Amino acid sequence: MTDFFKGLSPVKFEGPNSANPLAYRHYNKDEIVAGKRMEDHIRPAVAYWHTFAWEGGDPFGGRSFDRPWYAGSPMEGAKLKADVAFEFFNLLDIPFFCFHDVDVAPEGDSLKESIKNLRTITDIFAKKMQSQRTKLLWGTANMFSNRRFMAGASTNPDPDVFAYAAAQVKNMLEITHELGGANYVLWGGREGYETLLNTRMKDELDHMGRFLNLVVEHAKKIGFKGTILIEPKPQEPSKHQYDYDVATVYGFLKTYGLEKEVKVNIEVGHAFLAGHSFEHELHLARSLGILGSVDANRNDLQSGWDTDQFPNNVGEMTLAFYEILKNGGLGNGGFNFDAKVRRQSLDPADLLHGHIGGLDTLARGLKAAAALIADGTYDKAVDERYAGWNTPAAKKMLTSESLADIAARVEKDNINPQPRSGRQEYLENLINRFV
Ligand code: XLS
Ligand code: NI
Ligand code: NI
Repeated sequence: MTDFFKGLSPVKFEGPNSANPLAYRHYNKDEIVAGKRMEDHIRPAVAYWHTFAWEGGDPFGGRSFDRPWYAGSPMEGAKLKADVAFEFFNLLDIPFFCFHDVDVAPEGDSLKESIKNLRTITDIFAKKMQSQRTKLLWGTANMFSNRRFMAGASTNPDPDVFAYAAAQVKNMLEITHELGGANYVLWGGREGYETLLNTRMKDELDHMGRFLNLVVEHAKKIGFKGTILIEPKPQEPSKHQYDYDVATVYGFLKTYGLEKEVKVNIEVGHAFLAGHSFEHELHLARSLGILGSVDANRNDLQSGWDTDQFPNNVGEMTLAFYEILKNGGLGNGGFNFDAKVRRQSLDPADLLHGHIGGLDTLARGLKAAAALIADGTYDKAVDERYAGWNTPAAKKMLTSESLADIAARVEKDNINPQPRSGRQEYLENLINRFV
């Protein structure tokens, strides 16, 4: 045991009336909601990067945290960080974590050395995962921080960078597979452009399509049964990213023949940056059959960038869980807390507060959505709005009638549509009854 979390005990469910700030008030992992344990609905994960690797910097100042693993040799630090991380998973009683290759071990002077460092730590993970229940929700390769990736990874004009990125993903995919990871994520941090003046978009998209096909092929070859996920984001750090939003990613997948192979990992803050709501992205993804997993967080509504704060909006999560329950759940996916405490939140306990609040918010959203669906009034209202399409005449327009047939029928039957209320306020109030 390290003494990082000294004095803090495992977080337990104590019910909504508990005043203990280090207890769950709503997240009760074994409680059955809509026929399934709460934990199995949410499948929550700690993000290694925000919780253990991020040092509290912002564009105007560096490190604000003072963690014991910053001192000494980088490999010793990485080992201490791993010990602390697994203690944290136990404290929270959280079933999953996620990491990038560079979050867990220092990069070496060559790919070979980086892999050696990485494997030293992931071997430690593997041992720890035998003796505690923590599992890997997903792994990913960081192909955006190192300066070699400043013009992109698979979309880089330099083929050597494409090659380096391919080698990095091959390794991280294999490690994810060996650790029993449920998914593998690709977030294209710099797969886009800073200025169109130096960019050939078609070439870059073709290279990115080829890259993803190579990844899918390798996943099959090594017997990886998890889901490959793309995480859409419109911009930041790039001015423009090719994986802009769910609709754009679907078009990309279709173009490169991958719509059956790859799903999306939808992040709340990224949806927001794209000018959508979180539920919009979930709804579209489930409609297209590509809803895979979720990065749970929220953005500051005023600052206009990806602030990665912990979720705290039950209404928003209710609409999200409505979409997820309608999707039949997230399957292999889950809720990765791609969220960090603020840079002034210096204490180890702050890491707990962030995750506790996030989990309680998700639990309330899940329960509200389950109740909304069980009640049925809402679904019925939407069904009624589209009920006209159940008539044989309407169905014919979608199957056999031509434009001329339809026009003739409008004249013959004297079709004269009467507008009906969209009932938005009624629906908002109805949903709020369950929030
Ligand atoms: C950054 C992304 C990143 C991915 C993993 O905005 O959300 O954290 O989830 O690379
Ligand atoms: Ni993310
Ligand atoms: Ni993000």
